[in-house]
Amino acid sequence: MDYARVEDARDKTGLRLALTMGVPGPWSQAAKYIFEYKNIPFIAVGQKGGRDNPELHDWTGHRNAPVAVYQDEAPRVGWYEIIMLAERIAPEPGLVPRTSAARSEMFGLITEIASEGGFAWQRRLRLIDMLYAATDDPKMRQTPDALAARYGHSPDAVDRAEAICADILAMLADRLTAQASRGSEYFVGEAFTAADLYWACFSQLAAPMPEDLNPMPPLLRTTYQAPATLPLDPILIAHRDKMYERHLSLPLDF
Ligand SMILES: N[C@@H](CCC(=O)N[C@@H](CS)C(=O)NCC(=O)O)C(=O)O
Repeated sequence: MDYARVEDARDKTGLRLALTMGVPGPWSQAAKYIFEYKNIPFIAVGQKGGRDNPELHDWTGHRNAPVAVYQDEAPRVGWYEIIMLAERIAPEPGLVPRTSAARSEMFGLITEIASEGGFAWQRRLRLIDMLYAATDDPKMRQTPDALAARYGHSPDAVDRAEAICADILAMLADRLTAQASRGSEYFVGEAFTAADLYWACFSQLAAPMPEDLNPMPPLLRTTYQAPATLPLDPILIAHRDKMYERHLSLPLDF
């Protein structure tokens, strides 16, 4: 992925999308695929994970990623507002169901996967722990220090995290199993939606795809890989492999 610098992108028109560079950060990956899927052009702007990103902060008020800035509108950072921006710019192909019942199911699923306190949030607490365990060098600990301060890391929170992840993964697997019994391979209804896209990206935080498809740094790969104690129903991995194969580009680009 070619990244523009903030100073070269901030005065441009159209969509500018700040993404974490060099790692498959699932929130950034999902935002990127949302716009790619809809063929919405954007300028990718580089965010450095775990750093202060003063230029990005000066421009958008945020230090992390993703941040979507469309024309002169306010920056959007949450997954919900990023999906809705994409739906407005390019309603087709749609990623949000038409009925309120299906929409509430879909947004509920993504909440469990990607919102504060959800699956990825909990996995990240464990990941921060592993980054700390990897080194005593204060310089190397700057990244986990920054992530710990941003994302609510504490020994108690880490202790609770695995059970929350297990519960959410079981719910997602049950959902896919129920859908399969109705003849659907997708999380909601019979078609690809943002829930399928988000799970595909966020599944990397439990079972990263092999090196040729997801060429991520080796230490980070170890931290993304779920421990054997976290049960991962094969239906979850079969689903994400299908979604990438049918709807998303590979290899991952970050
Ligand atoms: N704002 C996003 C979550 C963003 C987020 O958690 N970003 C992380 C993961 S990609 C990040 O930028 N981490 C590196 C950092 O904080 O510098 C949302 O609520 O949907």
